[in-house]
Order: sequence, then structure tokens, then C-alpha cells
Amino acid sequence: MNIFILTGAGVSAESGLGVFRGPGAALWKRHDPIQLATPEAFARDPALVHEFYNARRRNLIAASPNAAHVALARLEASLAQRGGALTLVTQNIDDLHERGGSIRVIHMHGELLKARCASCGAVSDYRDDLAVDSRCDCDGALRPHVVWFGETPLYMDEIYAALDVADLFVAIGTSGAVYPAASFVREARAKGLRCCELNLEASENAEEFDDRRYGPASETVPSWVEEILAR
Ligand code: BV8
Ligand code: ZN
Repeated sequence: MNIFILTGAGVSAESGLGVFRGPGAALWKRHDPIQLATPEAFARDPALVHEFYNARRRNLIAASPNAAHVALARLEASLAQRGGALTLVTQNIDDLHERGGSIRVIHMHGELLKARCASCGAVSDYRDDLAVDSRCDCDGALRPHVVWFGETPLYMDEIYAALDVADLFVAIGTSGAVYPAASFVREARAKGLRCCELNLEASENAEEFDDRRYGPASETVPSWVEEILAR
């Protein structure tokens, strides 16, 4: 069985990382992520955008994966043992899926713990604070390796290839507000896949899903994984 899973900020909410919309979004008191997660904001005030990501990077390093991350890692290992596969695509820039044990994670919006050089494009692991004078070995300026609004998501070919061979599409902890990620369920339905939504509340594209389960991911994801593995 090949399962395609798309996760969003809701899967990391119970690990203390902020969500962008819906319950818990109030975490963003000082900065509105939608306003700051843009190349224009970075060009206008790089120090402010660095501060926004530095605070999130420090918060992430102090955070831990939750039961939802661990359950998805178990699903990946169990499916592989049975000759199946899990493709885990995340909109999240945290590394909690990896720290929860997931091996193959596709970060379509980039990664908070990596930096990218504006000159040579080199991507490197980066766990410290970034500043306007942070430099690459080639002396180019460094920015968070994150896909901002208006920028092209990463690994789109790999994502569509995985959708082509999937038997089941599952969206977890995403509001369905951001494209092109929010359009994946429509691609899945067009291919005749069953679609399942695990979220705290109905997402903006809830009507696209055949199976919808609402509650905190740390509860809904482990019980859904148990059900799948019991089949
Ligand atoms: C692009 C990194 C062109 C930065 C992010 C139509 C077509 C194409 C594009 C557009 C379009 N309309 C508009 C656009 C442009 C734009 C867009 O979608 N804007 C929106 C606001 C309308 N899209 C783009 O610019 C994208 N680029 O389109 O390029 C292109 C198109 C196709 C092919 C090639 C090129 C780039 C978007 C990427 C932006 N970067 N993140 C950062 O993190 O700082 S997006 C940002 O929002 C995060 O990644 C976040 O994850 C993501 C999506 O939000 P969600 O993950 O869903 O999180 P959210 O807070 O919204 O929802 C959380 C959910 O969890 C809620 O439903 C809540 O109820 C639930 N929840 C809460 N607690 C729990 C829970 N669930 C379970 N348990 C809990 N405990
Ligand atoms: Zn460089």
C-alpha cells in the first residue's frame, strides 16, 4: 500500500510550535507570519525577518516531537516492511518529523535549521541565529532556507510523482489555505484516491475528503495509524 501524507503546522502545534491560522495562531503576537514570510519583507527589513526566524529556530531546538510525529515514523517503517511505502510531504520547516523517527521527509517549504546563500545558492545546516552580516564561504549573504510566499515550493516533481503512485491521500494538521499544497487533495481525487483529513477542525477544503476525523493530532494520528496497520 502506498500512502501519501501532507502535514501542516497543526501536527507540530502540540510540540509548542506556532500555527498560522485557527486555534493557537495567537502565538504570533509580535509578528504576522504571512506578512514576514515574503522576499519583499526580507528586502525591506532583513534584521526583522532574521529575528522572526531566529526566535522560531531557538523555539524549535528546545521543542520535542509529539505522539503524532512518532506514529507517522512507525507507519513509515511498518509499510516498508510490508513492501509498501509512505511519502511524507510537509509544509512545515521544523525537523520534528525527523526527530520523531521519520526517514524520508519532503520539506516543500524548506527547513528552518538550514541556511541558503543568496549568491551561490549553497544550502548548509545552520542552527545558530542568522544576522544581516551572516556570510557564506563565498562571502554571499545568508538567508533562511525557507520558501516564502511568492517563491516556488521545492521538490514539486517528486511530489507529483509520488501522488501518481499513491493508493491513499491523507492531510494532517493543515488548514488547506496555502497553495499549491492545498491543491494536492484535488489532484488525488482526480486520480480516484480515497482522501482522509485529520485536523483539529474542518479545513478550508474539508469537502474534498471522504473521511474526516477531528481532534488533536497527538490523539487522532496514533489511533488512525493503529487502524491502518491492523488492516
Ligand atoms: C507559489 C514557509 C508559485 C515559511 C510557508 C493559487 C495557486 C498558486 C499560488 C497561489 C494561489 N493563490 C495564492 C497563491 C500564492 C500563495 C498562497 O497560497 N497564498 C495563500 C495565503 C492564499 N502561495 C505561494 O506563494 C507559494 N508559492 O505559489 O509559487 C507556484 C505555484 C505552483 C507551482 C510552482 C510555483 C509558496 C507558499 C509557501 C509559503 N511558505 N511556509 C514559514 O514557515 O515561515 S507557508 C506557511 O503556511 C507554513 O508552511 C504553514 O505550514 C503553511 C500552511 O499553513 P498550514 O500548515 O496549513 O498551517 P495553518 O496554521 O494554516 O493551519 C494549521 C491547521 O492545524 C489548522 O487547520 C488548525 O485547525 C490545525 N491544528 C491546530 N492545532 C492542531 C491542529 N490539528 C491537529 N492537532 C492540533 N493540535
Ligand atoms: Zn555562497
